[in-house]
Order: sequence, then C-alpha cells, then structure tokens
Amino acid sequence: GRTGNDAVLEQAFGSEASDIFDQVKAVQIVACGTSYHAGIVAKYWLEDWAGIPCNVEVASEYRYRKTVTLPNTLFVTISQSGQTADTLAALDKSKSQGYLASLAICNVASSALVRNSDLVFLTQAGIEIGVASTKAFTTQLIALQLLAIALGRRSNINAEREKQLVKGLMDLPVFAAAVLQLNSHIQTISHHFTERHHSLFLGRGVQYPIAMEGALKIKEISYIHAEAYPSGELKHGPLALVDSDMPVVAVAPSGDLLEKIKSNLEEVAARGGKLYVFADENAGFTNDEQTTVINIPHCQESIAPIIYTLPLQLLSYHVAVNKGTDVDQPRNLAKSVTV
Ligand code: F1P
Repeated sequence: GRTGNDAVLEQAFGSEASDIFDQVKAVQIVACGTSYHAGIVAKYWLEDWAGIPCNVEVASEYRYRKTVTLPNTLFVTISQSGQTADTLAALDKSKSQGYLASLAICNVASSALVRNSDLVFLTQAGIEIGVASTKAFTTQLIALQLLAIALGRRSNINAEREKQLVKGLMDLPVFAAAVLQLNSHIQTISHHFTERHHSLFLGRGVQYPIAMEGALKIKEISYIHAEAYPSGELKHGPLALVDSDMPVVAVAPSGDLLEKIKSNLEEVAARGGKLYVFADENAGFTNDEQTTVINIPHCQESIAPIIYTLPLQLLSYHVAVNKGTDVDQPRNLAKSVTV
C-alpha cells in the first residue's frame, strides 16, 4: 500500500485515483484555448518524466472525429470553467470510446464537467475575473505536474527524482514573487508592441506551448496578431516574415536546448528582427541594438514553464493597457463558451 506523501498527492485526484492510476498505460487530453496549451505542456512531462504516451487535442476537433482508443487510456479534460460546450461534448463522447476512466482538471466545483467525470482535480485558483484565463492556467500546470509525478512513480520516476520535482513545486512561490518584480521592466518593453500589427513567439521543447500561450494572450487581450512556433521550425517557413517591423519574443530558460535556441535567435537577428528574450539570468544573453533581454531568476527546469508564463502574461496585460482595450472583457470573447 501507498503511505504518507504518496497518498496525500493522489487523494487530490479523488479516492479512487490510486487504483485507476495503477492501470494507466496512456493518456488522452482534450481541452480548449488556454487549457489546451496546458495539455500540450503535460504531454512533454508525461512522456519525458513518466514515459507514458500522451495525445492532446482541441475539444472542438476531438468531439467530431472518429478516434482510436489505446488500451488502458486515461481520458483527461482540462477546463477553467467546466462549462465549455466543446469540452463537455468531448467528455460525453469519451464515455462510449472504451477509456479506463475520465479525469477533469477544473476550477469550478459545481460545473457539469466535474459532475460527469470519474476523477476530479480542483485547481482552486479562485474566481477568474478576466475572460482570458491566467491564474487558472498556472494552477492547471501544477495539477498536471502532480499527475505526471503520480503516474511516473509507477514507471520512470524514482524516489530521488520525485523529491526533486516536489521541491521544485515547493519553490514556486519564491520564484513567482521574484518574477513579478520584473513588472516595471516589462511595462517599459510593452511600448515596443503597442503600435505593431504582428508578433512572433518562439520556444523549444516544453516551452513551445508556453510560447503558444504567450501568443494567445497577446491576441486575446491586445488584438495584435501573434503566432507561436517551435524555434527549430523557423527555418521551415516563418523566417520569411522576419524584418525590423516584427517583434520576436523568445523564451529561453536554461537546459539542453539553450545552444539550439541561441542559434535560432541569431538567424532572427541576422534578418533584422527585434528580439525580446525572456532568458535564464545565467544563459549569457546580452542586450544590443536588436536584442532586449529580460533576465529571469535561475530556477529548476521542471518549474520553468510555470515561471516563464508570468512575464508573458504581464507583457500582454501592459500592451492591452497601452492600447486601451478592455483587459477583462475582450471584444468577441465569452468567459465560458457554452455553445
Ligand atoms: C476555454 C477558453 C479559455 C479562454 C476563453 C474562452 O475555457 O478557451 O481558455 O481564455 O475564456 O474559453 P475553459 O474550458 O478553460 O473554461
């Protein structure tokens, strides 16, 4: 039997979680918008740390297509509201697809998503006031990290590694507070975006979905066209877009991919692109005419996606304030898309 910390961690997913987790061989994640980006981050963690195959799809596609279910697959939905029609329809469809069980990672206890799922992890981010999901996203990432640890301890994650991952989570408040100190620096930089019509967001590995989320926030609240690419994909097309009018935001924490990211960014600089690099303070980036570096305190790699999300959220917030758009209620969007 499991004891101590094991039991505490798994109880957060419901009393039957441990027995179900014992049987999981694959994970299917379905969500929309920001919650979908959290799902893509989880794919990196589940496959890298736990060695568990994971597929992620937007609910608006998953619900309508003929899908194939691998044996012993856990069906995971992620939603701030728990009322998103596409996600609810996907959950409904999943019931006839032979999944092991369903797990909802959700912020609203009274929602239909929570009511209709076998297992539930409540993110408890508090009420999201703005339409664009922000604090729900970072809490979703924490929930997904706990899921990866719970599943990984049955396969690839040993006690030492688990301790290290848990320590990363415990350190989060300190790093989050440190990153928020960058607010006025980010506000200054935000003025470079206010008059722009387009922007590119780059990240590699687990930071690619963080770049996607940064781009989505710029689109949602400041109405500036933004696209995210894995930086290695630049040379396969989007590099043609780069000139001195294109601000390029890059996420560059420490890790194995750092040298690759640097050479990708050199390609951007060589085409006259203006770079805004959110970089690990030890990564060796320097400011020059084309490059503005925002130094992020060095943190454990496992929590970097959560930490780097915060300055990107702040950037889109300040750009929106500069432009005078309604940050909490962007045009054309609804808090929960119930149709
Ligand atoms: C999904 C979502 C949000 C987005 C906006 C519209 O909502 O796409 O990510 O910011 O609020 O809905 P949910 O399923 O996470 O509640």
